[in-house]
Amino acid sequence: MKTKILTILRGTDDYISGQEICDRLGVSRTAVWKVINQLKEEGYVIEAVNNKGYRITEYPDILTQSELESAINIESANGEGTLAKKLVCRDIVDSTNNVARKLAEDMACHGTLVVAEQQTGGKGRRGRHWESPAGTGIWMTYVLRPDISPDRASMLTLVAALAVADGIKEQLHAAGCDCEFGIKWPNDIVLNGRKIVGILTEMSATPDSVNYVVVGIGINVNTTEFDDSIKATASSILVQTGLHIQRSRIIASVSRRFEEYYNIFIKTANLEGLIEQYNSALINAGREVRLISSDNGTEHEETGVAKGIDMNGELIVRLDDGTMKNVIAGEVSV
Ligand code: BT5
Repeated sequence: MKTKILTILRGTDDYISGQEICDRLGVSRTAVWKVINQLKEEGYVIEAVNNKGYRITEYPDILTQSELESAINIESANGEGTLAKKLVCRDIVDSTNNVARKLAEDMACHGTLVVAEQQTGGKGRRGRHWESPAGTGIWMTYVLRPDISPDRASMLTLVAALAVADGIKEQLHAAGCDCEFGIKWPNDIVLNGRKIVGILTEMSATPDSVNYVVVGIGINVNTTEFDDSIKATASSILVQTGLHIQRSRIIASVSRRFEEYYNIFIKTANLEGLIEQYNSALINAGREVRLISSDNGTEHEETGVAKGIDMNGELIVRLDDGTMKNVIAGEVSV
């Protein structure tokens, strides 16, 4: 009921009368009044004007079930067209990827989205740590059940990166900001050269079929303090743009884009339908890249100019000696 009332209120910039809410939901005036009071306690600023009704003038930056569901409903025509099909909101978890994996083992459906306010054991790739302080970032994981062969699954990281980049860009543009923002292949999203987003995809599979994939996404939204170990490389949307964007809006935008791009990806199980969009979001394109690979413990370094990705998500690089090289995600850092 709270979600329904919040969805009605956020669906219009105008006042809406208590009576209209009652009629639309078939509930009593007292029930509406109680929910309005609960919302005020949670930090929503709600104007109540005689003969006009209610209007929300300020939203708190919270990740409650009703805040997220109502933001997603508005963004995606009441739950159609979003990859956040079922929401699991938690306060503190070790890692949303771990929670999502457990839920997936218990048969959680495709499109289950786990969101937490804080992670105590946030994970990066190859056992690295991901800083996930309370209240200022988005730490979330989607459970996916794609009917594809396991060797295709790593491309979902690129599909997610494109969805996150476009979802955030949409919110930044709406707030009037046009900044240097994009994907650093394969899985980082950077703003003015600083890492804002990290993505960790994990899979459970048999040799020829995928059981489930979890796609974990960390976004520094309104974070202003960073651990010494990441101060030089990490930043947040707020620090880089001065804009305080509500986390629920970003989650709603990203979930809508992710649904759209996932459906394009799943038709061919490759990136054929998304290459152009991905390459236009790619900040490496046309720029010099350093390829560092290790061969039996010996490090090699090559330099070249990145051209873009191919339909398998590999980065095409023209090396300094003129030869073309396809670089596989996960093997080389750019
Ligand atoms: C990543 O790893 O970038 C993947 C991060 C995925 C995090 C999400 S949060 C929700 C879900 N649940 C999880 O447990 N994980 C996912 P990688 O490319 O390996 O980068 C890790 C490196 O980024 C670290 O070694 C630090 O140098 C740096 N780092 C750590 N925390 C950061 C932060 N909050 N912002 C920017 N950089 C950070």
